Amino acid sequence: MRIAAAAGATALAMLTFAAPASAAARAGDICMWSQRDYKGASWCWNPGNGYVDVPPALHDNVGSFRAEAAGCFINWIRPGSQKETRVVRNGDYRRVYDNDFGGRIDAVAPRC
Ligand SMILES: [Ca+2]
Repeated sequence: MRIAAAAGATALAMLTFAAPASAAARAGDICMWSQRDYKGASWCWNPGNGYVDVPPALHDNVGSFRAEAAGCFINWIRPGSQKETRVVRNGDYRRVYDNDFGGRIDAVAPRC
């Protein structure tokens, strides 16, 4: 799993994660932020990573996301057995997601 910190001159440089890489979405990634409008702590996932639990700062706490890959957002109702999912398509984005599934997300996977 990769935890991305912001690069460049954006306000995203003020992040809570200490990690390499860029918060700017690379082609093929799904990136999510802890706050609305693509701000706050950020993290990007790539389908090649397979199933990944989202980092603690984003657990049940995704304020916005941008997808340049298809994937599946997962909320575990009973961990390991019962889950609620949202299909994500390449090109999907939500500037405000904390009032929706972003407030429940636990993990990302290549498919639902
Ligand atoms: Ca959850």
